[in-house]
Amino acid sequence: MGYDIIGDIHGYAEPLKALLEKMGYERQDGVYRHASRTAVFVGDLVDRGPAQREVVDIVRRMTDAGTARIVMGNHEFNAIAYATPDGDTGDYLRPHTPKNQGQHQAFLDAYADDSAGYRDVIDWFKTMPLWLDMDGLRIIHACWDREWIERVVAAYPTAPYVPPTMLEAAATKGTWEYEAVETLLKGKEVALPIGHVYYDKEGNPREAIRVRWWDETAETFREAYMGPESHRDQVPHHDIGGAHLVDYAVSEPPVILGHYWLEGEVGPLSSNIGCVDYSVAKGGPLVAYRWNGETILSVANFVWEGSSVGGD
Ligand SMILES: [Mn+2]
Repeated sequence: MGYDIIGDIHGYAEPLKALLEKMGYERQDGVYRHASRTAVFVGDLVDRGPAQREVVDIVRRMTDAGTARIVMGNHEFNAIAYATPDGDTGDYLRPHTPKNQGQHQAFLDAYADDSAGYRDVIDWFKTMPLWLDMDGLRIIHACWDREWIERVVAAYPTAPYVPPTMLEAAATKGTWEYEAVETLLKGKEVALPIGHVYYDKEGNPREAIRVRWWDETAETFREAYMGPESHRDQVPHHDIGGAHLVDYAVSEPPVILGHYWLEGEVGPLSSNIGCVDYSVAKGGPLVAYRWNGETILSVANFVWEGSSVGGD
């Protein structure tokens, strides 16, 4: 049994269909299926792109039929929190601020005249696990942080599925569940040296940066920084001392991620860590990794639809 792990789609149905067909999936009775392989989606099906419902429908038909599996992305988590009232405050778990609404507008528009369909798709998002730990292969949206995973497992018997109590806690800043979901679905952050500030895309000052948690070659904060390239020169050259690293031994099963909006040449991040998000919503390719049981990831097993450095 092989798995084809497919990157963040963000509402772009055309590259999804083309990539499935390139990998030998055929649409039968409305469901894409492969004679001998299973697709795995890394989450972030929605927000941004022009075909929100079509992407959801394609992927959901596959997971319902057992021709695909999926893990939750931060965009699905946010969509659930956006749709869920906060029992304590009467607001929503993710407040409907202009910023939060703006990030979610394409999805909201797609379901604007179909409240039953909206509730139904949110209910489906709630069935997505935070990670998949399969025989010899692991899948998570952003960061396989064993300590957070173990804490979630110890506290929530339904793990890796998110019960309502955990959803509420994870939507509340200051809880450990918030930190856990931030790390697992959005990636590890490291506090900057005291006195240093980083301004994000919205111009908000931040005292921490997201990091290349797999990159043992990064020696400084600037080298370990993960985010828009145009902001990298804000990040100091101070020695990071390995604070960005998440312990993931080379002897552990390969883990495949999405989330990171990578650019440039497609290939593994390390011998057993790979990422299949190459920024389809910014004109990059939709990427998949075709896993056949290997313990060391191979650049030859990446496939993609759309333009990429290195050719197609
Ligand atoms: Mn993401």
